[in-house]
Formats: sequence, C-alpha cells, structure tokens
Amino acid sequence: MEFRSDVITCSGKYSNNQQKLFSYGTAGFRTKADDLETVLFRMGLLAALRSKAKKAHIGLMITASHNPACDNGVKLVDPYGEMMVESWEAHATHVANASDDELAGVLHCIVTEEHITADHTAQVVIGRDTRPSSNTLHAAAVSGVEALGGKVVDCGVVTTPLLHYRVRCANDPSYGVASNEGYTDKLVETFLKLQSCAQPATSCAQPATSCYCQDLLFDGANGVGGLQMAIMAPRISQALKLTIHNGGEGQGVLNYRCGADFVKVSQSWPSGVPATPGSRCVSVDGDADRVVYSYIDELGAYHLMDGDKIATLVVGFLQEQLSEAGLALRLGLVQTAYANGASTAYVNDSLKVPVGFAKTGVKHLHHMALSFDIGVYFEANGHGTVIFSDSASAAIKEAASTDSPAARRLAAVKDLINETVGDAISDLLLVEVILRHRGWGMRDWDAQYHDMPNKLVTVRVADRSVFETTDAERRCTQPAALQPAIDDLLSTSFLHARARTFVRPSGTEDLVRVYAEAATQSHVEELALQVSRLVFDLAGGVGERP
Ligand code: 16G
Ligand code: ZN
Repeated sequence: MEFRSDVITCSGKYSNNQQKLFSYGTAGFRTKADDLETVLFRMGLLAALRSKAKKAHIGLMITASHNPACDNGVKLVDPYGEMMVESWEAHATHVANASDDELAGVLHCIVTEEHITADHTAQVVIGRDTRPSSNTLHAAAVSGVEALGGKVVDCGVVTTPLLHYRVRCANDPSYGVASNEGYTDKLVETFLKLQSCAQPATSCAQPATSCYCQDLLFDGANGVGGLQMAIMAPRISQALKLTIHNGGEGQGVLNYRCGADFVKVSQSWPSGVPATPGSRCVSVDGDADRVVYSYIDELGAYHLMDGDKIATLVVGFLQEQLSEAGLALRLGLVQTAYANGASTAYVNDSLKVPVGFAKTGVKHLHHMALSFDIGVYFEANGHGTVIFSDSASAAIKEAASTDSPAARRLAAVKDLINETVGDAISDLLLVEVILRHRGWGMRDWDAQYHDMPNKLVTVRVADRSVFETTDAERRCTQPAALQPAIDDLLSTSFLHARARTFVRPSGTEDLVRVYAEAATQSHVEELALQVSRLVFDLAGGVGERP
C-alpha cells in the first residue's frame, strides 16, 4: 500500500507540530481537546488499517467520558464490540507520536507486521459525545478514514455503549438491528416485556426505601446519557417513571458536580437533582458507560449504591434464576482491587459464587469474565456488564422454550444486557427489573452487606512509570521499598485485621492512586494518610507532602 505524505497529512491540514507524547492507555487517548485534532485524523487512518486487517467494521468513539468538558479522547473498538486488542495499542501510540516524515514508515511497518492487503475496503463506525470539541475531532477522524479509501458509518452523537453495540451489529446482525433506533427498540421492548411479567409495584408509605417504587430521578451528567434517556423515558413510562435532570443542552456543565464519577468519588448527591428524603437517583457518566445509584433515607441521610452494590444484586439474581430454571451453569464475578471488601465477602461467603480479580480497566475484567459460563464484571466506579458464553446462551435458550419462567427471564435479561461493554442505561434497566422482581426498596438492596469505610486519594510523583504492581494491582513491586513498608504499617496495632490498602499508578492521569479500607472511618483516614506519605517519601513526591 502507498502512503503519500500529502494524503496522510491531508495536505498538511493534520500535521504533527507537537512536542507532546501521547500514550494509548486503558481508555485510549485522553487529554486536552485542543491537542487532539491530528491524533484523531491519525486514528482514522489506524482504524481503517485495523478494518482492513480484520476485514470487518471497526469502531471509533470520540469521548473523554467523565473527564471535564475541555478534555476529549478517542478509543477504537474491535469487531465484536470489544476494546481494541492490546497488541494494536502500541501501533496507536506509534502512529500518534510519529513526526510527519516518519508517519509513512510507521504505517508501512503496521501493514507488513499485520499482513494487511489492499483488497478490503475499510469500514469504520464512528460515534461522538456531546462535547463542543467532538465535532471538529469527528471531522478529523472521518478525513483519516477516507484518506485510506475507507467508508464511514456515522452514528452521530451517541453513548459509548451504543457505539459498541453498533459495531457488533454491523459484524454480527444476529446481535441486533445496526441502527441507533435498533438499540433503543431492543432495550425498550425487552424491559417492558420483563416488567409486564413482574409483580405489580405496590404502594407504601416510604416507597423509595422500603418497597419497590417506579419513581426514579435520572442524573445525566449533562452528557449524552440525558439525550438517550429523553428518547427512551416516554416509551417505558408505564413501567418506570423517570425524571431527567442534568440532561445536557443548556442545563449545566458536563460532569460538573454531577454524574456517576462525581457521585462515586465524593460519595454525595449530584447537584441539579432535588434532594428530598425518600428519593432515589441513578447517575450515569458523561458517555453513559458507568452507573451508580444513590438514595436519601427518611431521616435525610445519604447512601451510595456503587458498582459493587449493583454487581452483588445482579449476581444474587442470576444465581436464583439459574437455580429456579434448573440450569447448572458456572456463574462468576470479576472485580478489581477497588471492590469493597464487604462486597467480595458477601459474594464469596453468602452467595458462594466465585470471585476473580482483574487489573483496573474494562478490557482486563471483560477478558477474565469470559472464563465463566456467565461472567458478571463490575468496577466499583459503576462500569460493568454480564457476558454469556455460547454454551450458556444455548442452554438458556433451550430451557426458555419449555415452561420455565425463570429461564424465560434469563433469556430476556440476556437481551437487555449490552454484552459488548458496560452500559449505564441497560444496567439501570436491569437493576430496576431485579428490584421490581424482588419487591425491594433501596434499603432492602442496601442491606445485602454493609460497606467497609474506604477512601481514595491521589499523590503526585515525578515519574509514575516507576510503579509496578502485581496480584491484580493489590501489591506494589516497584519502588521495591514501598510494599514492605505498607505491610509493616498494616501489621501495626492501630488497625484491625480487615484493613486493606494498595497503591497503583493511574492509567489515565499523571498521578498515583492510594486506596484504603478499614473498620472505622478514622482508621481509613489514618491509613490513607500514612500510605500517601510513604509513596511521597519513597517515590519522589512532587509538591506538598501529604
Ligand atoms: C478508564 C477505564 C475504567 C477505569 C479507569 C481507571 C475503560 C473503558 N475505562 O476510565 O475502566 O476504571 O480508566 O482510571 O477501560 P485510572 O487508571 O486513572 O485510575
Ligand atoms: Zn465513561
């Protein structure tokens, strides 16, 4: 294949004039939007090559998720709607960082290494979020695809999970209709089917807390989730009465003091949503691939229901349905080091369902979940889904063709779930199905287990790349002196045995994260502080010592 320099720079329109180095991390490239135009053009080129290599549709999503409105980002999606394979991440980094003169050589190397031939026309499915910068970046990505003779399937402004769904359907029509409406119809119809078979919602004095209530406040983070929900809410109103807040379009600033990330990190109610005792709220992030719930009890106290609470609810429900349907399928949960220890203990000890631990980042969890017949994976931050193996899907389908209501419910749940990636909207509909099925209010759900007090803090260091971890990031191997010092700290008398802490370098920001969990809030504060100081002292802390 030929790569003429005027073609691969769009006659100089997309030149690499930057000193900045980009790295394709857990969520693709993510940084200030102003720095990304050439990167997006080049990701258009790379997506076209990936499409030729796979002879399939490839996805390209423009978003910076829960990050501030001034940021943006891009990630590529593989044919079955999964994150792009890790071996191509290095290609992405090389392509993004090459000088204009080097670029043709870098592209040639990829073509040779990946045995790409010119005979397949590239097809790239492109989506973007609501950020103001997404339009310009979209134009750059389209130009990149077209520069290599590729075709673009433009999904417009969509949630990240919808883009993943579109890629999957483009390559595997049996998964669903490959259009934005196809996705909406699939979720709406399956949700209504499931709810129409459920117990009627009863009315009681304190609906949100002590029995199932159809009223739900929706916090859209002022992003694309609000737009998608505005389309769906009227169509499901007979089963779920959603009131949309932070719906974007002039209602407030994207991700600012609202949305799933804000709610999870600050453990507080989102601004822009009326806070009345007895109300419950679901928050999604800026691109609607994360979801967390919150409620305010009758006494006015705030409660967070994070990804761990959602995971345990889903695992408990699936386990019960499998047993009712008489299906002996291997169900498992995948968590990360951030999962609250109480949630892990609940799933292991009470539900007797195996729990695996993966490194942070969806691709790691997804990969491990594939080892179960039915793999549930969730990060505490609210990103997660359920995946069914082919044999599990076939067994459920067969059982559903008999008279088993539980098997039919499982089959419908499989349709409701977005197996390609965590999907805030599909996940929240599943949560509602389960709560309604059980007749549970928020307090019933919350009572499954009690979270251990925990805290997440960050430390700035001169070079976060000196950090290395093992055991699904639960132990730090470099800097070498750090883990022994942490172990010493954990063995001191001020902590109870259940205390836990770990240190890991962020994959998306230039800092190191410290997580601490202990029996009391004061122990957590002390542990987080002591570990932050160790990190600062042993790994070249920058700025003020914690
Ligand atoms: C990205 C990941 C998310 C992870 C987060 C960790 C995907 C699609 N997203 O947002 O799963 O929790 O990074 O960020 O993989 P950190 O490395 O900065 O802590
Ligand atoms: Zn997101």
